Amino acid sequence: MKHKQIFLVVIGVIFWIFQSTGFAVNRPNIVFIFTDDHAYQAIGAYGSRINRTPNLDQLAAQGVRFENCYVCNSICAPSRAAILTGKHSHLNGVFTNRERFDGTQTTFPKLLREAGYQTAIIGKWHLKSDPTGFDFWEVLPGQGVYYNPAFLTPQGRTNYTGYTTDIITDLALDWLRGERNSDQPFMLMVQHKAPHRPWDPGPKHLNLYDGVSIPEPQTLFDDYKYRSSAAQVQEMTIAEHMNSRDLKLNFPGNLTEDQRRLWEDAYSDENEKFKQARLEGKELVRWKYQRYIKDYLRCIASVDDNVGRIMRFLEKSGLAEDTVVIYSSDQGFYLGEHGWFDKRWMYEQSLRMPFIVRWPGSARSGTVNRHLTQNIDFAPTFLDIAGVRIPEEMQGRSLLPLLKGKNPGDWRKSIYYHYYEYPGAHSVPKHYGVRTRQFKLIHYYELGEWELFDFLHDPDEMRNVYSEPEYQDKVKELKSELLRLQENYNQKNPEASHQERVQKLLKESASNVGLKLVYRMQKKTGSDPLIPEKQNIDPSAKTLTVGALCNPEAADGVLLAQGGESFGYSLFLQGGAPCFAVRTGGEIRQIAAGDRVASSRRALITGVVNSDGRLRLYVDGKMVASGEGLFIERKPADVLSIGGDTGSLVADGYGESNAFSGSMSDIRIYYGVLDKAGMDEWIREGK
Ligand SMILES: [Ca+2]
Repeated sequence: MKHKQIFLVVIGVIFWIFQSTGFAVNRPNIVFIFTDDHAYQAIGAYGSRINRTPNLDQLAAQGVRFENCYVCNSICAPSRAAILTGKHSHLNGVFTNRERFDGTQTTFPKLLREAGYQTAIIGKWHLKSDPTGFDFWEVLPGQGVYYNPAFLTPQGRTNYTGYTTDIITDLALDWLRGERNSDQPFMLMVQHKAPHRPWDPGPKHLNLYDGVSIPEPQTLFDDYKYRSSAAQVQEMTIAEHMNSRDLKLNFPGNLTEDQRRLWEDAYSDENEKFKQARLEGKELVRWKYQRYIKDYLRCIASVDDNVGRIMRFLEKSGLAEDTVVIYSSDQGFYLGEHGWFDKRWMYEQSLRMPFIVRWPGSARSGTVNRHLTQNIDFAPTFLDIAGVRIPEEMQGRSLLPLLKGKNPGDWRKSIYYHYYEYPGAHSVPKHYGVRTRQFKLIHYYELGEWELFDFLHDPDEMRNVYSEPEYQDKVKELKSELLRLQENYNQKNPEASHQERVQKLLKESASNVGLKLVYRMQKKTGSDPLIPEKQNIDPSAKTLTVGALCNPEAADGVLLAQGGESFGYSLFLQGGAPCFAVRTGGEIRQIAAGDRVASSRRALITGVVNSDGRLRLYVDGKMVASGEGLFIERKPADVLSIGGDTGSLVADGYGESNAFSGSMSDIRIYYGVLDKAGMDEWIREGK
């Protein structure tokens, strides 16, 4: 008994000596400052042409700035889950913003806490389940708001008045001053909502950039001409997809009277001028870009100020020398590049993440690291910094050797990417891909399309060279690298979700027999609309593919239509552009291709009504438009007509005289979704 007591005392004394002497030096504190949607293009140290970030620049000057750090799935919650677990989405279970994070998983905060760190998270969490692995947490519910936010804690909800970026920093500093146990090393995550949509600036920065014109990106008016159809069907353009709240034509609904007065002072004059100016075309896009980018940068000015506040506190309190400070954001963002805002794509601006590490005495200050790194590396790095063993299951690799200026010979030569949130906001198709230092190969597997970019000749990713003969060896090499990565990261059937969904669609559709050709006409003769004698086509509650090979001689005309102003579908040309419309209960959805079809050549024009609630339009098997659709709920009264819409009209785009002029052949209607291979065969058979 006595021996045991002495033993415990000795252990206690050794522990005390450790803690009060060399312990803190070996186990530094970690402050991880993390923002939402902060693009590298808007950080001075990363070469910003559009703003200044003195505090972040100073952090970079005193630390290591990672130049090639990439997200594994460019959207908020999935990136956060990958960072916590060190694993790709298919293993951590957060594929999109819709899943709930399983907090029983192994995460770096849990392991640090078990190893004796005091752990805290303050700010945006966005993973639906309660945070686990933290001694202290106070997080925004869901996406959170910019003004007068509520916060969740284990004890319940608290409301604050003020600007959220400032409040998160206040709470972090309060924790550092009060809650923190000075006997333990700590790991504090300071996670901002800023600069996420809708980009509401703080009171201090509402007038920053007034009277200034921010430079436009070179690709603001990208026409996606030399890209896959994916880039053409997204819904994230500054031109068309920003709402009045984004553009501050409407203000936040929860401002105090004082805050509201500041907003009116800042925006009302300009809004009045805008209403009177009636801008159109490129001028309107330019106005929207200025409006968007200034608010985005105003949010960042506040982030930068608050990074400065934390750094000054660490200096003053004597913690700075023993504290690793990390700055990053959940992914990149489009600041008008390709005409866009938002993220999701494997293209550079949303793929790249800012990642800066300041660690006095250990990381080589003022250096830039160009190794290929990824957000799955963060967890192993944090553990390694703390001297905690990295579990086998983590897929990332510790960046510690890179921080120390080493150049490991076996460092990765490529990174893996996979985006899943489709159908979803902004309509970016699912894709996976591989990036090396010079090349990027992307597979839009639901579209059956590939893209290859060569950064040496095309840093802005404007030209897909996948089909060019001189790149065929490279395509082969990168495809096998992609397979290797999928195997290596244990993603056994990368298109499983897609296959499952297609099967589900086919099962759900009333036909229940997969693809079925229900109507075919080899050739249409004469110039008048034709009503086939024998037909028994019921498009109700089905997935449907309709189309025809045609060579139009006029810009307007209906290829085929069934139904009228209550129920039905219609495939037609308007101003030379293929269009597709469906109706149910009088409600209409209509999509149109951006480009005209040439009258000098034959084209296969097909429309697909899909049970995922979307409409799609294809020319020669290539998707040219997609949009929200609807199911045709009942069999229309009007029968199928070829080369015109007779009787009651399905679409708004034409009147009574809507006959198609030109030649038409191989007109088909399928129950089910015809894939690209099927459309290719259709074209071949029609020749
Ligand atoms: Ca984000």
